[in-house]
Amino acid sequence: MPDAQAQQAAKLAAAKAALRFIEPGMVVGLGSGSTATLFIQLLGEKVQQGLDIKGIASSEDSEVLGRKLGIPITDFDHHSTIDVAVDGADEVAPGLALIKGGGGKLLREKIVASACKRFIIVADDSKLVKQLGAFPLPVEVIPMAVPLVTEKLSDLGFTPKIRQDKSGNGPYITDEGNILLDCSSSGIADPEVTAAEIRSIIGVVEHGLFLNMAERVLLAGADGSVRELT
Ligand code: ABF
Repeated sequence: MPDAQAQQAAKLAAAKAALRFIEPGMVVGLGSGSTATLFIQLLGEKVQQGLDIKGIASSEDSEVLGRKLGIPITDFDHHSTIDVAVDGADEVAPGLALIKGGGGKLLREKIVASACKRFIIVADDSKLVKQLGAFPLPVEVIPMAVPLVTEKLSDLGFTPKIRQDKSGNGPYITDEGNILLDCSSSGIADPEVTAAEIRSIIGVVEHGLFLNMAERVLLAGADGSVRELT
């Protein structure tokens, strides 16, 4: 991806392409991150033109944006299934294995993804990789367990780093009040094995490996072309 402007154009093209999966009457999962935000903005325009859908958000930021745009927001108390969720990703590897969570919202993103019939990823083609792991894997951890989990992740070959808040006044705190460890590695050769190993560590709430969840990835190039990976 040549430059920021081209990347923005690609993100917009991917977001636009996702609209074709949305039909009246649907419950739509509202993802997080910059590309998903573009999708929410486009969806808001359709709602303002009369599209009848409801949204369940994968972050407080996405919920605030949805409400601002007039998207009726609902929740799992009222709808236990989402028809289509549209979300971004940090890395896309073969088999639609994803790393997500760079934006700090992985837990609710995965909850939304787990409740939807169709999970659609929108991304610019800079996210496409042969193997996951160049992007540090985010792991959400119960605060009191951070030292213990850090040691266990190090034993697995990761280099965990506590994510700091943008203000620089301390650790970033997730929507659910947890800490994020960004785990660098030399690459994740077997994501399924790694996901199981991480999930088995007591104190880990969730991790950013999204495996066997995405139905398709709408991958946009700088020229605005969009190809679908399934
Ligand atoms: C979100 O999208 C996060 O999981 C991820 O960090 C983010 C990255 O995508 P973008 O480049 O669109 O911000 O879903």
